[in-house]
Amino acid sequence: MPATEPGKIRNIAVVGHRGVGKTSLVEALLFQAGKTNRLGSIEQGTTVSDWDEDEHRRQMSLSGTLTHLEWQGRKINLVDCPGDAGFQSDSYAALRVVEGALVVLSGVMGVEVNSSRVWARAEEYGLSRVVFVNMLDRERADFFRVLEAARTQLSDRCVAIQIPVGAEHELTGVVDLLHMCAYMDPSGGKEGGPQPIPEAMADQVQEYREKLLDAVVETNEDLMARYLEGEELPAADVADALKGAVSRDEIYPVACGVVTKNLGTTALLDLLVEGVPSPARKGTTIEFGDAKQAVFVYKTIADPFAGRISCFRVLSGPVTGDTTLVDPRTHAKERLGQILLLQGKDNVAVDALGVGDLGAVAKLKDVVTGDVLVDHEVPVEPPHIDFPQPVMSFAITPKAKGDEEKMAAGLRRLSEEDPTLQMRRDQQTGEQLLSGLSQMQVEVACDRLRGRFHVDVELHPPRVPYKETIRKEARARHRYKKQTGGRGQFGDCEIVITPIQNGDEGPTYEFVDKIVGGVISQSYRPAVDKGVREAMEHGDLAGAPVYGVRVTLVDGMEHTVDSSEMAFKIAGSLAFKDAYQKADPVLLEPIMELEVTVPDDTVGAVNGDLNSRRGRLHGMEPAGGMTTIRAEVPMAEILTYSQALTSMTGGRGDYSMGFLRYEEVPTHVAQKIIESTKKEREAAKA
Ligand SMILES: Nc1nc2c(ncn2[C@@H]2O[C@H](COP(=O)(O)OP(=O)(O)OP(=O)(O)O)[C@@H](O)[C@H]2O)c(=O)[nH]1
Ligand SMILES: [Mg+2]
Repeated sequence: MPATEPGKIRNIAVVGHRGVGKTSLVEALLFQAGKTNRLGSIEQGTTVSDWDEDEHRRQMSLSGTLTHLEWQGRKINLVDCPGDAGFQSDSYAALRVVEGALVVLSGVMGVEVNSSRVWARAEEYGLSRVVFVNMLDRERADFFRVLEAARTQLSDRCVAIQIPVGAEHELTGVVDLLHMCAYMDPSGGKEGGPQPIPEAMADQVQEYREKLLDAVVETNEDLMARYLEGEELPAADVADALKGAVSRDEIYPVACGVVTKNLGTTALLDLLVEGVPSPARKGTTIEFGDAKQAVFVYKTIADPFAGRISCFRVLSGPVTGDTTLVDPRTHAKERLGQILLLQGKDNVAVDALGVGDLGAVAKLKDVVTGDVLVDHEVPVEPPHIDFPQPVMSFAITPKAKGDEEKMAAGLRRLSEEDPTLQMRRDQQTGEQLLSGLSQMQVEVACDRLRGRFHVDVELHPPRVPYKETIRKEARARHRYKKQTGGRGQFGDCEIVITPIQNGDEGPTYEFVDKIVGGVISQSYRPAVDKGVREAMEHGDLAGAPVYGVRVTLVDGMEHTVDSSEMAFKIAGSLAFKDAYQKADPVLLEPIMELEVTVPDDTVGAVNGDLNSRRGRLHGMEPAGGMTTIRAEVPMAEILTYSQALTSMTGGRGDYSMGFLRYEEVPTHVAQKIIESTKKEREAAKA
């Protein structure tokens, strides 16, 4: 099979909020295009793109899945992306390798948090966008309300290219305003051919067709002139102008349907072919120098059987199974081997893959997500994909002693697959931490450790990374002296400690040497610094590291025979401990910025709960039956928020959070923390 020409490819990432029907939409498109012979469903776990066992169990997508189909002689590559906040990285990776984003909205909920997020990322990458308003058969669904929401919240260049026939459970079809025809409810079967528009809709169709034509001709002078002269514009000319406008980001067409009934798929497939630019027309901004063959790896799958699978876009080519490329990051040569077209979990080998196409290979040696491979070493800057930083951490331990190495190896593989899943050992608490964007993401990782790597693990809330600092200046002198027989020890220093900042910004430590007249030799002064730093690793309040202190060495004394670096280090350390107690030390805690989206009828309960967690509310925005609450909450109070939110909202709430700053712990709370760490320390000593 020869490689598909770039002009005949459409690369599209299907993105949007959690549960708006993206996977069902891809399923319907594959079915309508004849790639599959039945319409699979989420409920039965029979869709092409949610094929993984964990996806079936949770009835949601957990990773970006590549599928493809042919329509009107074009190859459409669709990447079905997960909508959950914990799995955003796959949307961001997919958006980096496509020309178009198909942004799916729920006809009930309208523009939700994650839809705005992916929209912004598509904007950043300059991607063409098509909006699809789904679930129009549901109660309280309203295409026109959602269209307005898209126009105000996403872009005022959103314009309807289809409108529904009827509404909610009486929805019976979709009108295609470009080709001026209708498609009627196929109730899950194959959608039939175009039909006449129901007469009763004539006025409404006229109104929206004019809005569409106004928007399109606005972007094309020739068409504008003909339109103003009253010419009936041929659909092909409008389609061509539309494609130009969509590829230049001047128009975002809004389509609609009910994908679980397969309604609206013909008009949408036509729109994707006619509206979204091909790689030949728009192309990628990823650099590959003058390489004749080059690919960009946008995703890695850790498959326990096939090993590592690298999904890529061909930047320059074609590439074949014999192609050997070099990774400028490692300078290693990599032979591609069998080139695969992915269709959910299935794959077929192909001889070659052309420029702009998406495919995969298995078992590259050292390639990671984000690498550009080229035929000869050219200095290319790999495209940086800005992945979100993890917002929550869990302490993770294997259930069986001795499984630590196996657990670490599995986690390494999983974080290759998902760069927002990170593991590290907390220096301060000694715990092995697994961090991610949501509790769900971390729990799925644990399921995969069990399923794919055969390690059972336990998660615990992590310890909060408290810090300590001082509020005022203090001075202390310490003489460390042991002079009984033989060579003794002598170090004497006086220091002043001064607060330099309030937590995490600016310098966290400074050492200033103000010794005059050489009362301590130059060679011993760094030892004082070292001793102070050691003492600062565990503050006296709760054993947390001390930040934000300037230490000035002002005076001291040395002994010609007995002084040593060791003695000055100890003196420095003890002088710091003395000064610290006098400097009004305080405990600091991390404060998180929280965004919770919950059904309107649960707002009272959720706000009350946030209050009891020492939260400070910053704002509330209601939209389409849901309210987004913004608040600041101490990390210590929100470690196990997920369960609470699920029980308050019956599983309909969503939240995301990020680190904001360190703040002083209120006295009554600090007292409890200090007492409990004191007890722990005593218990450890006993
Ligand atoms: N009534 C109705 N239900 C739909 C429609 N589309 C999807 N659903 C249902 O909505 C639920 C979510 O559908 P999915 O296709 O998994 O949605 P998704 O956007 O892929 O979800 P994530 O990948 O988890 O973000 C499933 O139960 C579907 O059967 C629709 O047009 N009408
Ligand atoms: Mg999905």
